[in-house]
Amino acid sequence: MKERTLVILKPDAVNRTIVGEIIHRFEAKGLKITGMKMTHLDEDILGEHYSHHKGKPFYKGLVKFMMHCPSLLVVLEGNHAVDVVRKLAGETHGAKAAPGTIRGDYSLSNQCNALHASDSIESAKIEIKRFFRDNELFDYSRIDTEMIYAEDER
Ligand code: FUP
Repeated sequence: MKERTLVILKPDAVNRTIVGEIIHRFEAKGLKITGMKMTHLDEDILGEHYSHHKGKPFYKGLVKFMMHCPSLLVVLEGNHAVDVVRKLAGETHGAKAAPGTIRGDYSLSNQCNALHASDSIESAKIEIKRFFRDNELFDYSRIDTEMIYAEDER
C-alpha cells in the first residue's frame, strides 16, 4: 500500500516561484518527502526520461524547455502515492486540468504544466532510480503519522 513516486517541478514552476506552494500541497495532503534536490537536467537524461515521446512533433521543444533552468526533483511517499499525486497534478494540459488541481490552478499549457508525476508504480521505480542514488533517499517517520493514517493503514 505504501508507495513512492517521482515528481519533477519543471522549469516553469521554478521560474514562476511556485515550487513552495506546490510542495506545500503534497505535505498538506499527508505525503512524506523522502528525497529532494535541484538538478539542471541534460539532454541525455531527458532523452531517457522522455524516450517514449522521441520523434513526436513536440519532443525537441519539450527537451529544450526542460533544459531552460534547473528543475526540482522530489520523491514522495505515502499510501497510494502514485495515484494520489497524479490526481493532485490534474490532467496533463494545464488549460484542460480541473480547478483545484496543481496544473488546473497554475498552468495553461501542455508543455509548461508545472510538474511531471510518475504514471504507475512500475515507472515510479524506474524514474526514482534514474534520478536518485540510494543514499539520497531517506527513511523517517512524520510525527503526525498517527493523525494521517488509521492504525491498520500505517
Ligand atoms: P504526463 O504523463 O501527464 O506528464 O504527460 P505525457 O507523458 O503525455 O507528456 C509528457 C510531456 O510532454 C508533458 F510535459 C506534456 C508534453 N506534451 C506536449 O508538450 N505536447 C503534446 O502534444 C503532448 C505532451
